[in-house]
Amino acid sequence: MDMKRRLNLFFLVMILILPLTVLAETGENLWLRYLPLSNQLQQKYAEGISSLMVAGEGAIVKSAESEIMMAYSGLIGKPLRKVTKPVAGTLLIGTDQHRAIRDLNLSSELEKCGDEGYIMRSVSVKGGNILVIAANSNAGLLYGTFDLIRRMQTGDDIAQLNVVEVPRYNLRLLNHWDNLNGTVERGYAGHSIWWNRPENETVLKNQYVYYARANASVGINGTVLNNVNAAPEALTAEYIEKYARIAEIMRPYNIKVYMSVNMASPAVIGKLKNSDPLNPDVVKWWEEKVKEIYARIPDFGGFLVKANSEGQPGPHDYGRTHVDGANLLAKAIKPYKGVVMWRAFVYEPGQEDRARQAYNEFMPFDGKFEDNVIVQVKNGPVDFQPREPFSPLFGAMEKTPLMVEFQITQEYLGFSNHLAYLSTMWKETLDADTWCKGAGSTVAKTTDGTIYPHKLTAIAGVANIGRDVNWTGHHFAQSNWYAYGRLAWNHQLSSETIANEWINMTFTHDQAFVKPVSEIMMRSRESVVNYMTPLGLHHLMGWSHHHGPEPWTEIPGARPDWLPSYYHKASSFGIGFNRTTKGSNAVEQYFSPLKELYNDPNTCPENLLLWFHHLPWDYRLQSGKTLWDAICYKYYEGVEDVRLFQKKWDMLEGIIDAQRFSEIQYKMKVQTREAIWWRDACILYFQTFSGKSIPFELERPIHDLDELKKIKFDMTHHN
Ligand code: GCW
Repeated sequence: MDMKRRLNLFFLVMILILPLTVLAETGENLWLRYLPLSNQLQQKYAEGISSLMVAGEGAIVKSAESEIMMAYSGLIGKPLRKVTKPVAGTLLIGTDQHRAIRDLNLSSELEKCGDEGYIMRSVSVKGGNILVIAANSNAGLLYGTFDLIRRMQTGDDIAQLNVVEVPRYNLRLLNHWDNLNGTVERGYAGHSIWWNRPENETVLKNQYVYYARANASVGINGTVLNNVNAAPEALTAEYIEKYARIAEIMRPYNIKVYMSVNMASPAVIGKLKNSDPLNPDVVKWWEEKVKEIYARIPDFGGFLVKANSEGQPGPHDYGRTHVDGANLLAKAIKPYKGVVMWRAFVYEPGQEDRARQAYNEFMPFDGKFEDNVIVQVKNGPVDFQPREPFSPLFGAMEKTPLMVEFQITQEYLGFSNHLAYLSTMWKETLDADTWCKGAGSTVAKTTDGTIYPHKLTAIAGVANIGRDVNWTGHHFAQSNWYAYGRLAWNHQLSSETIANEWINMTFTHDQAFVKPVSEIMMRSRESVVNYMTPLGLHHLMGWSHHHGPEPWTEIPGARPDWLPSYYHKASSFGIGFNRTTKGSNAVEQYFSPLKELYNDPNTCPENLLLWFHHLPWDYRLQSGKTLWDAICYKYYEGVEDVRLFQKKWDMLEGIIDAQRFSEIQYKMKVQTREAIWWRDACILYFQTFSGKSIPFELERPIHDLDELKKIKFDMTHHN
């Protein structure tokens, strides 16, 4: 090839490749991209902050310092100069132990900040202002620094700040359902980032530091590294060592590690005769184990336990109680200030309504647990469905601290294929009024120390993180990790505020993008509810994969409470689960006036109607529609929503990088296809009971019921 042709070819290749590289983003940087801001913002921020003084020492302060240096140079385009005396334009970060902060007389305000809160304030000095981030601890400084960075990333004004921030919950945790063999239970973003990793230490360390920064940026301060369906081996010396290595990387970001433990461990790995919580040998075994852990991980957070639930071993195996089991661990770990999170996710097949079981099993133990035990309760009484009422344990258990467990991973909301922004769902629970102490006794207030003044307050979210390049499979699933952290810090934030922050940081400030995308996000969870389980329906999915619709499932020999027909109870008469006083009476577990409200179909919120009532197909809703018609309209509405999301998204091409744009576009196609699958399956199946036709103005289903029943869902494409 002659020179000229070679050159031509070179330019041709460059022309083709350049835009791709410039415009490609993998999503691996999450919301911490730190790309240059607009000239205008750069100028504004550079005027406000031109130097840095750090009055503090230790690894956590170092993290804060390196983060602001990195963010500043990325966002503003020049390095942040370090100074040893504050002058106009200095960002001063420090604790009250240091003179530079003490001189500012902030101590009465710092008293409000507790262990992890902070103050951020502009203070005038000769020639201008300084911006101060002050806290009682290094952790507070780290969170304050990330707050400032977020304000710059989202284009906020930082000229006259006067902020006091205190987290609502003390422990803000992620729960990884990661198995030691590297698989992730209900994980849809690849294998575990923690276990069974072939990569070398440096690669892993880089990834873990990124993980720690992302969590610290939203205030998460603890992480459980292994599945609640726990392998006893987690407690062997080999795994304690692995835990210790990860803890070392997390520590500079104020993140503690916690472990899920298997209650049969003393017998399985300790070779004891049994694991009976009252057996003195068992007591001793746990004490020694705890000692071994703390020798390697002095700030180890504590244990998470799933006992006597879904086949996991526990105290019932020896005729003992949850209290016996939890207190055994609590006493062993108390000298080291560790905690025990004991899960209330329990149910047994039988005559009793599954939704009543956790309450029945745990209420008698109120006040019987050691003070370092907190009972971890899923947001709803059944199991992370797209919509459930809040668990009646909230507000009811007074003397024992409770923590909410949310599911960030989308087990029942379309895996990592569906765009479902879950903040609105979590807010629905947190803001729900339990009425335990009259109006305004929200779930949030019953768990954050406001109504019941427990010192131990916490919240947990089941992580959606895996080895995928973008961490969460769907780019929008990152917003759920982000939103969970923000709500754990402050449950009063609105879902819209959080969505807007995330979009601005993750994609662009361009309102032509931010506005429609925020609208899509805000609507998205309700759309999923509508095309999967509208009007209070629940548990209609395939019994093993939990993804697609299988409302027809009948499996001989399988536990009846695992099958959809147990929950929808469709018959030629009607549909829904009767949990009223004339049915299972699950309503009695709620406080007045909720129980009366739920008990009457005329006052029961329509979006929970079939959760609490079994109603005839001709039952008239407030809108005047019959129940059958209303079900049809809801399913169709869900599908129409996601079609609209697709259209809106298609119009945004060119505003953001091509890679993420098209990856999301593809996922939206999958979502629409699956929404139609759900709609057709549920409507055609329920129609075999109702015998009624689909309202005339709605389009006809595109599937045939027999064909739908034959679909064998293949999990391998979804892990
Ligand atoms: O939602 C169900 C899941 C199980 C899970 C269980 C639990 C970890 O289907 O996979 O097991 O809940 O929360 O314990």
